[in-house]
Formats: sequence, structure tokens, C-alpha cells
Amino acid sequence: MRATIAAALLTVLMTGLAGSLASAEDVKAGDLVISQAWSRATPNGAKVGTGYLTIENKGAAADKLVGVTGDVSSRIEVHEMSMNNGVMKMRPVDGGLTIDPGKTVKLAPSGYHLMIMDLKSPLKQGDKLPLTLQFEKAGKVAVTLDVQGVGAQGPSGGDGMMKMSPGMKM
Ligand SMILES: [Cu+2]
Repeated sequence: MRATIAAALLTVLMTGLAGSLASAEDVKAGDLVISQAWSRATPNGAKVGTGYLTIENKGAAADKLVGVTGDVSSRIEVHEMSMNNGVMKMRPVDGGLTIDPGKTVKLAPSGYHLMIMDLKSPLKQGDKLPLTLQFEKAGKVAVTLDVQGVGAQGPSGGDGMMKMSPGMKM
């Protein structure tokens, strides 16, 4: 019994380690490298989910993320968050998210994110969520988001803390 728990703990620790290194699941598409694709479990009844990933552009020309599709939702938008008079607001990114040559754009909590509207089914921790990214130059790129816990702050499950500013408006 005790050995089983120890083994389970070890598995959790190693999974966390692998998650934080996260090079195994990098997706290459043309000049782009997409990594750290993750999402968060949705609390009961929530119809909106979020997705995060890192896009690196190793090429000499800018590319643009112009759309996202997936079976889980008929409407997925790229949003940005900003502080406005102390209130956190988010809005769709106009005309696509540009990834300049030689640059890395990170979609992460409190910044750019994928907004997965009208979820057809809730996202559960441990799920793999397949999405298709549409880039102007690199074309369609299939990625898989690892669904972390409800309060996760990063692809490896983070510290499990939910950090929200008091004035945040969804
Ligand atoms: Cu949003």
C-alpha cells in the first residue's frame, strides 16, 4: 500500500518534471515551433475554456496566427488581456496575432490566450485537447493541449494557485 503511494507520487513528480522541460511535444511547422500547449480544466458548468501555448518564429519573415478551430467548440478566439484603469480586460486580437521573425510569442495567463467559447463538453484535468491553428504562412498546424487542473498557472500544473486581480472582468 505504502509502496503504491510512493510510486504514484514519483509518477506525479516525474510527470511534472517532464512537463516543465516540455521539449518532447514541440510541434514544428515551417519556420514555427509551437511548444508548451496547455489548457485548464473548466469548473462544473463553465462554457468557456482557455488555451495557452508558445510560438517561436525561427524564420526571416513574420507570420500570423489568424484562426483556431477544434471539435470542442465552434468558436475559438485569440484574446489579449490588458490593464485599463486597474481593471483587467480582454478583447479579441484584431487581424491575427503576429509572430515577428526571431521572436517568441507566449500565450499565458494574464496575457494572450485562446478563448474557447461555447464548450461542447467540459475540459477535465488529464484530457488531451486537439486544436488546429491556422497561420498565414505556415498554414494549418495541429496541436494538442494538455489539460491541467482548474487553478494551474503553467503547462506542468504550476503551483496550483489561482492569481486573479480583484478588478478582473471576464
Ligand atoms: Cu479571453
